[in-house]
Amino acid sequence: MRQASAIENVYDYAMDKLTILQYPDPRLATVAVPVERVDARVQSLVAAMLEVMYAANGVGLAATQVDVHERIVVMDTSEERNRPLVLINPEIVRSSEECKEWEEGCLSVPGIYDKVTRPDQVTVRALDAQGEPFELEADGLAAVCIQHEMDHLLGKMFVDYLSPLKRNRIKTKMLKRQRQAA
Ligand code: K1U
Ligand code: ZN
Repeated sequence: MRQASAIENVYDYAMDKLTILQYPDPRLATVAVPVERVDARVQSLVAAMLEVMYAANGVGLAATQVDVHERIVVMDTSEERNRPLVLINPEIVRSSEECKEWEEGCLSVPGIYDKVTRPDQVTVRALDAQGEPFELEADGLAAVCIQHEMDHLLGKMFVDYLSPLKRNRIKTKMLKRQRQAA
């Protein structure tokens, strides 16, 4: 009985069943809950999220973006795209005072990029895909990506850092695109 439900859950998270929510879908504003246990269900979700992220040429993906509201992030900021990083229940334990402006993008707002200012370096504490705790010091794109993905887990998008005028323009453009695609 237990085994059967685990297999069903693995199937539930197959890559082709996960779609990336598009802004301004209200589900992107959901606050994610902590993962209670890193088990086969979570591991199958992580594997499917990595596949979705690589297929979309993204450097990160938060579970929120695939409509799963648990604190799970996958990333790969390596040039070779061969260094997957899994952050379960991530917490930022240190942020630098120095901030930097980066041009950010988002798989939930495709083709739109704008500048966001964030701390230049962060230290994040999380569980890995085996449920083991670790800490990571990040800077550059990795630091930006960690903060961008952790915002997703709080229901926050990079467009929320922009002016209401810019955000409304982006919203209108996205809704128009979605109407045309329907
Ligand atoms: O959360 C997401 O939608 C993924 C997002 C992560 C991110 C990239 C860059 C800055 C902040 C957050 C993306 O992967 S956007 C698309 C992308 O592939 C990319 C953008 C900039 C540099 C490298 C890649
Ligand atoms: Zn994003």
